[in-house]
Amino acid sequence: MDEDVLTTLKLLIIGESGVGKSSLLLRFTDDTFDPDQSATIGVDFKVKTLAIEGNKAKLAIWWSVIRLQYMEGDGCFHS
Ligand SMILES: Nc1nc2c(ncn2[C@@H]2O[C@H](COP(=O)(O)OP(=O)(O)OP(=O)(O)O)[C@@H](O)[C@H]2O)c(=O)[nH]1
Ligand SMILES: [Mg+2]
Repeated sequence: MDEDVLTTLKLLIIGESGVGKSSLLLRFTDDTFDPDQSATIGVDFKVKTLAIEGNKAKLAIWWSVIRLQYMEGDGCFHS
């Protein structure tokens, strides 16, 4: 199957916690919804193969949370 794939596209989804990123991705890749979905720790990852105009494209999707406390003022990433 992999040898038919024309290209691999990479997509990164970033957003605040609880906005529904995991649910949106689960619906897109598996067409399911889990109401008890737990918060994503770090980064999650899924692959979906799409057929676009007869060509197969592999879509690699990562998603992650922006934790604002790390980006503000005296956050641990600042020295
Ligand atoms: N009613 C409704 N609730 C939704 C929808 N999408 C997500 N939710 C709910 O919103 C909450 C958060 O959804 P998640 O998909 O876990 O959100 P997230 O952005 O992945 O959150 P983190 O993993 O913490 O970053 C969950 O309780 C879901 O059940 C939607 O379309 N409608
Ligand atoms: Mg999530």
